[in-house]
Amino acid sequence: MVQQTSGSASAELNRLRDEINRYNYQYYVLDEPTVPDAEYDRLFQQLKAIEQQHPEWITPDSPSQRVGAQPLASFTTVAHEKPMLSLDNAFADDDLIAFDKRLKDRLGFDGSIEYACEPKLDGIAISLLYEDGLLVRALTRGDGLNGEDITANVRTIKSVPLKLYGDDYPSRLEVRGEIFMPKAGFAALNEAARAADEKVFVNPRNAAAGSLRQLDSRITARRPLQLCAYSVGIHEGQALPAKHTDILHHLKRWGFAPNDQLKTAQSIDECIAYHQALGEKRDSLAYDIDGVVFKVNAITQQETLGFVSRAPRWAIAYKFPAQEEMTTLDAVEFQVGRTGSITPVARLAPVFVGGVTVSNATLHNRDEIARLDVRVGDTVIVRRAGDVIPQVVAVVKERRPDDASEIVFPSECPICGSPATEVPGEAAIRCEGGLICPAQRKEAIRHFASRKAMDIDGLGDKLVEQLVDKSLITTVADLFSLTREQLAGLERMGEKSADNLLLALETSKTTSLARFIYALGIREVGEATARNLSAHFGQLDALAAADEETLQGVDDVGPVVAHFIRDFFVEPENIEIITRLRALGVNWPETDKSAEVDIPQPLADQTVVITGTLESMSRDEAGEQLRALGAKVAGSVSKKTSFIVAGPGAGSKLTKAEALGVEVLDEAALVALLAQHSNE
Ligand code: D41
Repeated sequence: MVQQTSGSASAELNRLRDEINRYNYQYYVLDEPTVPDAEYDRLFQQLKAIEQQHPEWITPDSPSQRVGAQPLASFTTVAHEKPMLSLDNAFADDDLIAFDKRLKDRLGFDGSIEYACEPKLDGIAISLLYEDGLLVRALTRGDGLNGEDITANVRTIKSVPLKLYGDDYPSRLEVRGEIFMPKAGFAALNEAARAADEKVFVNPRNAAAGSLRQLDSRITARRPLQLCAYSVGIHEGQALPAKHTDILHHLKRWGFAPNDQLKTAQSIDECIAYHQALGEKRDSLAYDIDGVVFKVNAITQQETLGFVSRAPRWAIAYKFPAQEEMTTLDAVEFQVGRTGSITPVARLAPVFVGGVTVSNATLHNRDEIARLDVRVGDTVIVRRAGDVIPQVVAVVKERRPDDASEIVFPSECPICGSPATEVPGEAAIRCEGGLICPAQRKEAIRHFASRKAMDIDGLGDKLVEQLVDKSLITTVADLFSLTREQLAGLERMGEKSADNLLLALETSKTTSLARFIYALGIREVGEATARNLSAHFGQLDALAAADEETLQGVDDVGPVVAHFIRDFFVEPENIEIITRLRALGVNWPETDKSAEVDIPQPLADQTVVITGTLESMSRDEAGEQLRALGAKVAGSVSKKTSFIVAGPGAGSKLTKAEALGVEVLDEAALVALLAQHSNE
């Protein structure tokens, strides 16, 4: 009887493991989750319950073993049975053309060579050994000849199969690949570290390396690591396909997630085009890459070509411009923003990074400077990825000169000399000069004229600068009394541009209440809040008269924002500017909210994120239409997101939505949704 119970329990255990492994495969390899997370969790709990009753049945390939094991005292160094080779680099199209020519000469071949093209992931190269389908050892690449045994850590990575899938794998198989941390996981990890006042990682690669170096694999288990397999080392007991790309397809069958950008190219020109195209996609990929790897696809050709020193002749890495470079911090200056916040800006020795020459980077605030422990004169690492403003991500402490000096925050505004004070609870310091301060005035005017505010075409930064410096305007209201003569007399302005600007000013006068509220530049009142305020009050006077309690009844308005709004409207100077603007013809339609009947809001309570490119409308327009149906449109994906709309080019937001199991709509589905509700 006992026998029978335990017999069926062990059968149940095997069934559970197989089922969990199958779901893992569908999730990580096929990228097609088939069961909800809750179901997966339930199976996992059942598996753990049986294993708790029968610890003797726990095997290293059980999915339960991914949580990590007892800490090690140190890692053991192990020799690679077959050395792990390195890669030659190319930095320009010509290097690639020369590479292709060398290979053809060596092969005595005048046709076109077929290449496999793969992104070069910026992670840590490792080797995984499988015996009879079971993961028995994981080594770092190390120096290519010897690596460190990180098996316990690698076992915790969910996309690393503990047991190969299917049954047609070689009896001994060494899979080589790159362990990396996707950008979204890296951001979440650092966010959590910041919140807990712990050390943050400089970049995803460092985070991946640090996570793999843990002696306590239970820490590694909590890190969002992934594997991308890129080749096979040792293989015994069965022949492999004759092409590299087909080997990668076999690896997919055995449980390794393929890279989503893998392609073949029929000539070196196609390789160059692939490199170009991937470079353009680089920032929208879910993971960091530092180039492309091209490999001769035919294994027989690879064998003929062989290798020199420790790099194969048949492969090359074509690098992208680095997104991180070293330079020196020459000085720190302080910039004054629209609301008076004084921000430290790093003046750097110019350095070419992320495709442009960078000489300024933001240092954010006092806390960030303390976290980086950065001083003037330091050698720093600057990162510029995509269109994001350049950041100082780390200091190279070993290179700190003796005369490096601490960054001193000013006690006075560097522009107007008013006191600069610390705001309790904030890392920022603030100029108390208000609109007396030319810097704040300029920023306030720029903001007023910006596209999402009054949208005054042609009123650029340089022009605002001149207008304020020449005392032609002191407040935004003065913009509308500027004359043709005044404008035409400015630098780089002729009569034609003066007329154009006057026309733009005239056009901008007809606006909406939401835009006008946003344009006022009230602290913490962004576009979305301005829209909520407009929808709630319908009339500016009602908003201006509202007390803090009433204001807190508006969506997204808490005590802090309510206070800022109240502060703004009790200031007589602000009311005077508004009165003048209206007298000069600035107008918008107002609605009487007290008389309004409720319009149906079918998407009320839904939070939506829009990402990627849409064809039939802009993202702004899509947002407008979704909001009209009551939805909230947010900028980042979280568990609370109801669904996302993803067009081509969607990057980390899409990845995050998928990771969180948030519903994803394409443009067609969005159009259908909007159409459905417009008929209601
Ligand atoms: O994505 C990578 N980082 C990557 C690295 C890749 N996709 N392919 C690679 N292929 C090789 C050879 C051609 C030697 C099998 C590699 C590396 N090697 C590599 N990674 C670190 C050193 C060499």
